[in-house]
Amino acid sequence: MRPILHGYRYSVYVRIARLVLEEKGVAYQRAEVNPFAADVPAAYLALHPFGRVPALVHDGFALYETGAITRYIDRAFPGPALQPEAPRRLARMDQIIGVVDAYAYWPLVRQVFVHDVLRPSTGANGDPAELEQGLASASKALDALETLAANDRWLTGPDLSLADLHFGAMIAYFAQSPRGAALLAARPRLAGWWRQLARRPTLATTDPGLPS
Ligand SMILES: N[C@@H](CCC(=O)N[C@@H](CS)C(=O)NCC(=O)O)C(=O)O
Repeated sequence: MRPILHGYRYSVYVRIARLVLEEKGVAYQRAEVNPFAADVPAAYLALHPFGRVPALVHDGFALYETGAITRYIDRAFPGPALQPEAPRRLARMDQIIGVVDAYAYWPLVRQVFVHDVLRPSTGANGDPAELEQGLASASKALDALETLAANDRWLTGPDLSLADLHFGAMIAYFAQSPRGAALLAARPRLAGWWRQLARRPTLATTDPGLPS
């Protein structure tokens, strides 16, 4: 049976899972659920007690937390391996994903993208204080990731890994902010990495656009 990915089309974390499914060539179904809605269905909360997205169901096996979902997809399905075998490369991949979740997601997406791009695109005002705070925290996170990135084609070496897709889904939103793009351009390793990643067909396939 095809796995079913439950999630909200504009969610960064849903896009990470979609990127992994697409890069592996896995056929899957999607079930739309908006975690920001006042009435998240009880059936969804039974899948994800914290009411976040995504959740994956595969042949009766239900899983939430994006890092667990992407590692499961990589191990359970054929297709190119997205986790390096070498222990140190794998540790670096896990470290980058951890840093991205803990220190990059909030400033890059929830502060810079939301207040510089998303809100203005809907005619609402972004909060300048949130934007400034997000840019400052984003700089620190980008500095750390510039240091951790391998001096190679992808973040953990010569082969694409889960770290590229995890961080890439966030940069795809962040780089739409002109000030975010400028911070990225000032970090040569990350800037070159993003230029390559942005060209992959899976980035276009999974692009949710902006809410209309
Ligand atoms: N730790 C979760 C985080 C997922 C997450 O925060 N998803 C966001 C959408 S990008 C969400 O569901 N937000 C709803 C909310 O904050 O109430 C994971 O890795 O899956």
